[in-house]
Amino acid sequence: MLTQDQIKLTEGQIKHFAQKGWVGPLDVFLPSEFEALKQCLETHSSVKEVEGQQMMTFYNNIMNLNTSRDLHLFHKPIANFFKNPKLVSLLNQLGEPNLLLWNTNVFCKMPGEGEIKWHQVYNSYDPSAYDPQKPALLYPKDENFLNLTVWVAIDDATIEKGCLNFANGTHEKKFRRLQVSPEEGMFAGVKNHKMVWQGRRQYSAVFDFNENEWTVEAAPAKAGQVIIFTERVMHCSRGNNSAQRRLGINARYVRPSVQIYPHRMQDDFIDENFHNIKRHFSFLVSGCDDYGINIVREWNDLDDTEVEFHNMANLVRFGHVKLPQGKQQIEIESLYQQAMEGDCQQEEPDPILQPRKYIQWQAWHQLKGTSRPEAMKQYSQLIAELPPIDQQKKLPLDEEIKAWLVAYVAKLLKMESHKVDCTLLFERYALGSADSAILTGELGAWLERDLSPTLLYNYPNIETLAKHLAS
Ligand SMILES: O=C(O)CCC(=O)C(=O)O
Repeated sequence: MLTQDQIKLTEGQIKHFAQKGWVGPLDVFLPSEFEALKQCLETHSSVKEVEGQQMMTFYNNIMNLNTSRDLHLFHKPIANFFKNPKLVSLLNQLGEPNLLLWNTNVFCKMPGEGEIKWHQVYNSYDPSAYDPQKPALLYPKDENFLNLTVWVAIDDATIEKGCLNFANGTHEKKFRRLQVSPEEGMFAGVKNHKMVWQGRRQYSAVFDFNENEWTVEAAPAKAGQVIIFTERVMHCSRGNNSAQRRLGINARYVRPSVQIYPHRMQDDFIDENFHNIKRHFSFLVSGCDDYGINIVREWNDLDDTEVEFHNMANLVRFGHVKLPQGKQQIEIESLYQQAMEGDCQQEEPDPILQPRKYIQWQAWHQLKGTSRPEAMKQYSQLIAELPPIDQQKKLPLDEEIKAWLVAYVAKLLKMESHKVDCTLLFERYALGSADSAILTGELGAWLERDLSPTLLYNYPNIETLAKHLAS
């Protein structure tokens, strides 16, 4: 572990970086520094099932959308981690005295999730990327710039779990990007990333790159360890073939001479991933900024009422409080809408055709004239009074889920439990679609989780369903 006065890369490490384009894994952080980061990501996320695949979802409270991107703009433990002087000192030693921290991204690979294909980062952000009018970065023409990425393993990233791989020396060369369909794109294998990155775009990209022509090196890392790489080096991560999650987060740093989201200067705040970057800002983490071409701040511009409101909304979003049913739930939802959007501008829904929507609309409409800060305060007060959900309550093991399913099927089919065959397909038990839907609903209620209606279709017997849910 490096201490404050031992923050020195060895000559070998500096050479490794110069020759291969990356260095690591490095032990930089104290366990307490890393725990703060990990805890923040665990608390402000939830796991959902989408199309039969578990997916970790995050929310950006500055951009107000579900995304794994730029969570450091709201969450201090994430920002502090990537501003940490020990880490920044390492980046300085690799050749950059002046650095802006402009972007972070969480990469989650749940068990069974696929690869992130080979890519270089620096031409993923310039005008040659997706929309020439909306480059994320505009590099100065006359500089041999060096942009840096720090990647941190939140869980152990082994080869089996899909750690990073680098093609050594590729940072000396620029590879061509090819336009492909979203299903073939570089992030297609990882659900949360595909959704964020792909957004509403019609196409994606891969690189014209043959790994057999290069020396490829896998870079496993233990939880808390750091890998630093230049944005020019080709890298990828293979699929997660283990039964455990592999979580990582990266941060990207540029020189202050690089313009970040230049299109915002024309009051265009929607970036090429359809994220609203109006409140985006960068941190000057070292040296000076002689250019003044970026929005650089010490911290975000939210006031205390807004911060409290967003924290309370996250408790709801990530299932940390037990929501009431009925009228009080609708009151909470309408206060949220008033706080986020102000007075209701929606058209009145048909009370017969859309009764629930109509009641919601009415409740929101009744708040007309309530200021957004006032709605935020009322919302925060209501959420603060809700009972917390015990986060320590672990998901039952597969044996427990299996026992529940056996008992359920036995009762439904009026047979003895020991005669229920856990490997037999549900359809062989003649469970109709209504029975399956009720089973899924009751199972979800028991597990206190939302389950996909296609669950029994994707995991067609007790054995596989129990294993899947327990993982
Ligand atoms: O975490 C991963 O699997 C990929 C990370 C990556 O591609 C990046 O940090 O640029």
